Formats: sequence, structure tokens, C-alpha cells
Amino acid sequence: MKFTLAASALFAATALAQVDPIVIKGNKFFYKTNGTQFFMRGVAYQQGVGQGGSTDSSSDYSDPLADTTACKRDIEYLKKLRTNTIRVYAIDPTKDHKVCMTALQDAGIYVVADLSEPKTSINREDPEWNTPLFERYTAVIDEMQQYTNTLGFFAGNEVSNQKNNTFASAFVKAAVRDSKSYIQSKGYREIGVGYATNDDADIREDLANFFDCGDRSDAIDFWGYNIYSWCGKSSFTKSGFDVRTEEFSKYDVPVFFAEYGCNEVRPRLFTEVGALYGSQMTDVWSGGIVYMYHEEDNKFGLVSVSGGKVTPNDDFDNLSKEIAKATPTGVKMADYKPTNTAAAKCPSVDSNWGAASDPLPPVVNAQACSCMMDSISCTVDDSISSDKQIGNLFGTVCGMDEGKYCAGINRNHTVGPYGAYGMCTPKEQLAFALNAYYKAQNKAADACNFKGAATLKKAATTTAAGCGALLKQAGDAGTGTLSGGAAAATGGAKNDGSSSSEGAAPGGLTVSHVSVGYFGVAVYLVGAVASGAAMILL
Ligand SMILES: *[C@@H]1O[C@H](CO)[C@@H](O)[C@H](O)[C@H]1NC(C)=O
Ligand SMILES: *[C@@H]1O[C@H](CO)[C@@H](O)[C@H](O)[C@H]1NC(C)=O
Ligand SMILES: *[C@@H]1O[C@H](CO)[C@@H](O)[C@H](O)[C@H]1NC(C)=O
Ligand SMILES: CC(=O)N[C@H]1CO[C@H](CO)[C@@H](O)[C@@H]1O
Repeated sequence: MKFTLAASALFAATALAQVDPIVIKGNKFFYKTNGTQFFMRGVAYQQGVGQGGSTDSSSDYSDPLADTTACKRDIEYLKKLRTNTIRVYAIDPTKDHKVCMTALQDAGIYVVADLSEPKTSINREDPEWNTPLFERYTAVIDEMQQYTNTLGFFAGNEVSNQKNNTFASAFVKAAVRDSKSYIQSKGYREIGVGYATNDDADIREDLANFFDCGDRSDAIDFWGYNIYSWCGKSSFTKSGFDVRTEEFSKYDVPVFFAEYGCNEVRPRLFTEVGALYGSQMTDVWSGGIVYMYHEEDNKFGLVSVSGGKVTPNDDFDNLSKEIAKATPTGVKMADYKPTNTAAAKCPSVDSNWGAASDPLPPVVNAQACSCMMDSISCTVDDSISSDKQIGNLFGTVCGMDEGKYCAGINRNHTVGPYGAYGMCTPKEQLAFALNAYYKAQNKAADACNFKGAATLKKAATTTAAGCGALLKQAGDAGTGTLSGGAAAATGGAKNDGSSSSEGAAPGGLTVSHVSVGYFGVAVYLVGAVASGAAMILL
């Protein structure tokens, strides 16, 4: 009897630690079990992340959910601000987050996590969506989905931030699509995947429409808005919050402020809190996330941390007074009949908007990359590893014969179909292009050289099951369309013992190849074409 009691007490304790998941219905969030509407009272919680998630792409990040001492210490302050959500910008999926996530659950605090990290993120200057990025994104999903207080993920943060890089949004939307299909294929609970946008007047409407248009399985589940237009003693109309609210009044998914809190006037007064949680906005907005917890050089902190000790500042006190009054009731989930059910209309590609809605960049398919690597007979020499070397070689081979050897890795939808292998690792893409050149020279031995950067290998005679179909779909030039992919890609490629040759896709390409490497590619490519360097390296 005693034992049973103890056991059930223990069970109760465990059950209590799991908070009720947040679910989405129409343009609102709800607590799943009791159907009370959920309004975010959030705080951005990560040191060393600039406004809009900006970080030095070469810098390391420190995972705020892995530091258990700081996490437990800070929760006490977050509670004083009635915080029910924190936003984290980069977590390390290999670390253990149980202690902090459980402590957050005990405090009723949910987490919205960005899926990228500074070195592995979609680069607005030379965007792509590929297997290393997919591996990073899904590793974060795998880690965070374990906790019922994970509210959602951002597949990107302010990636397109002005007219000349709107093209990058196509790759972010491909990331949304593949992250959503991964969550579904793994049978995880429904966790939304969204995007956090900047507030650029030229592109903000097209951005919101682009991510919400078309097929629902490609579209964002919620929209985060980083907005700093209410400064000092502003107002609903002066800040433009009225116009933003009108713009989203027909949006069919939840919208919230993913960052807010202009600091032009300090201490910040946070009078926008009254508007955000008041009757003019709560039908459209689901609250917001104040940027940010830690005081740093950019002067946005609510507290200063020094020697492990937390000191709240005037901003903190002002916010706590305002947030105490933020008590919207909203609607009950059962009574709520969404009226905004139509997807947004896709923006057309013109001088203001560069991303085509259809097709989106290819679904990531690691297996297809590995099959391709098996099948080729000219590949990148092992001596080639640096971003600069890879970038130079892209410049060379893609600069030849009007870029025809790079059609299979093309990432510019304007100049042709997306190449089927543009989602492989940079080195795999390079191998494909070198091999395409080699084939076009009738496999002359000296055509697989590139000053020692390319090397002959044996094409695998028997390739892994399913390779035949994939290679056929992609076609010789790599300009076909692969079916399937993403969801199965990680597991498929890794567990496929039959995929044998030395050319199989490298599992753990270092992350620096992703953003830094590709930035290099763009630069070198332009340089090579412009200067005719294409010819020189031969
Ligand atoms: C619904 O559940 C949440 C969290 O479990 C709680 O904060 C909220 O007060 C509940 N709503 C009602 C009406 O009891
Ligand atoms: C966009 O313009 C900025 C200057 O405003 C420039 O630094 C950047 O390289 C441009 N990006 C692209 C993709 O052209
Ligand atoms: C795509 O190619 C076209 C034609 O060469 C070019 O004008 C455009 O700038 C390219 N887009 C990007 C984002 O590179
Ligand atoms: C609106 C509000 O509470 N303002 C306060 C913000 O903090 C400063 C400094 O503590 C006070 O002087 C303001 O009254």
C-alpha cells in the first residue's frame, strides 16, 4: 500500500513536470487541454546574439539551455516578468537540456527555438538549402521535441532583409517545408515551424505573403515579427502598429512580435505592452517577445549579469509594471471558428521581389547525393578541403562554357531549373561539376585534373538500392526533379550499409563549409567569370 502511494505520488510529480503543449487553431495559440488562448509574454534569452539574430558568422555561440546554473538563476527573474515564453537563437543539439527545460516547465515557460546557428545558417548573400543544413535543423528538432514546452521553431531569422536579397527566402521556405515534413514523418507531436522577419518597409508585405502562400505543407505555421517602431512615449498610430495590425488582420496563421522593445529612449517605458495586449491588437497578435534579457553592448538588456549575480535595471522594473497589466482573455478554443482561412497570395517575381513561389528549391535528399557520388568517375581530390580552394574551383568549372557543367547544381531559378544536386554538400556539388566537365571531354584523362584538384576514381558498379531510380530522375545533367527526400534523407543515407564506394557522401562535413564556404563561392564565381580566370587554372 505504502509502495503504491509512493509510486503514484512519483507518477504525479512526473506528470506535473510535463506542461500542456501549445496548439494552433486558425490565427491563435491555445493550451491544448483546457483550450484557454495563449498569449506570449516572452523574453529573448541568449547572450551574444544581436538584434535580429545578427552574429558574427565565425563566432561560437553559447547554448543558454545547457547552462543549468544560469538557467535556474534566471528563471526567478523571468517569473517576475510573468514570462511564459523565451526565445533562444542557437542551441547545441549534442548537449543535455533536460535540467533547464524541466525547470522552465515548472515555471510554465515555453521555448521558441531558432533551428540554425551562426555557422550553419542560410546565407542571404548566397543562399542554399542543403544536407548539412538539414542535418543541423533536424538535430535541433530531435532534441527539442522531447519537451512539451517546446512551442515552435524558426527556420530562419531576418534572412532576406532588403530588396536585393529577397531571393534567399526561397531557400528559407524550402527549409520550412522540409522541417515540417521531417516532424511529421517522425511522428512527433505537432510543433509549428515559422519564420522571424525584419520590418523593412520595401519587402515586409511580400515576405509575409510569400511564406504563407501556396501549398499548406510548404507554408509557415506562424509568423514572427521583429519590430522596433514604438520608441519612447509612442502610440498605436504613431508607431505604425495600427497599420501592421491591419495588414495581418486577414492572415490565417498566428502572428506575434518575435522581438520588440525600441531602446532609442532609455530607460525603456514599454508602453507598447498596453497596446500589444489590449483590445486593438489581441484579435490579430498573440503577444510578443521582448529583446532581450542580458544587458550587452547594444543596450537592450533587462538585467545585468556580473560574477554570476543578476541585477535588474530600470527597463526591467518598467516592463514588469506594464506586463502586470497585460491580461487579455481571448477566446476559448472550442468557441473559436476561424474566419481567416485563405492562404496569402504569392507575390510575383519582379524588381521588388526575387523569390519564385513555385518551384521551391529541391527537397533535401542525402541519398541522392550519395548515389551520385557513387556513380561518378572524376571527383574532388582529397587534398582539397578549404573553403577558398573549393570556392576557386567552383569559379573555374562553373565559369566554363556558359556554366553548363554546373546546371545540375544550379541554385538560380531565374536562369534555369534548380539543379537536382544543389542540395548536396559543397564538396559533392563540386565533384558533380568536375565530373560533368570530364564527361564532356570524352573522359580524356587530363580532363580530370584541374591542377591536381580533381582525381579519377572507380565509378561503383553496383550502387545502393533505389539509386537507379534517383539517378534517372535527376538525369545526366542533374537538371531533373527528384521525388521523395528530406524526411527519409538523414536516416536513409546514414543507415544505408549497401552504399559502399569511397565516394560516398561525407557524413560530417565541417559546418564552416556551409555559410562561409558558399559566401566564398559567390565571390569567387563572380571574380572568375569577370576576369576569365576560368581558363587560367586549366
Ligand atoms: C489552462 O491551463 C494553463 C496551463 O496549464 C493555465 O495557465 C490556465 O490558467 C488554464 N486556464 C484555465 C481557464 O484554467
Ligand atoms: C545588397 O546590397 C548591399 C548594399 O546595400 C550589398 O552589400 C550586398 O552585397 C547586396 N547583396 C546582393 C545579394 O546583391
Ligand atoms: C540569377 O541569374 C540572373 C541572370 O543571370 C541574374 O540577373 C540574377 O541576379 C541571378 N540571381 C541571383 C540571386 O543570383
Ligand atoms: C512608465 C514607468 O513606469 N516609467 C518608469 C521607468 O523607469 C524610470 C526609472 O526608474 C522611472 O522614472 C519611470 O517612472
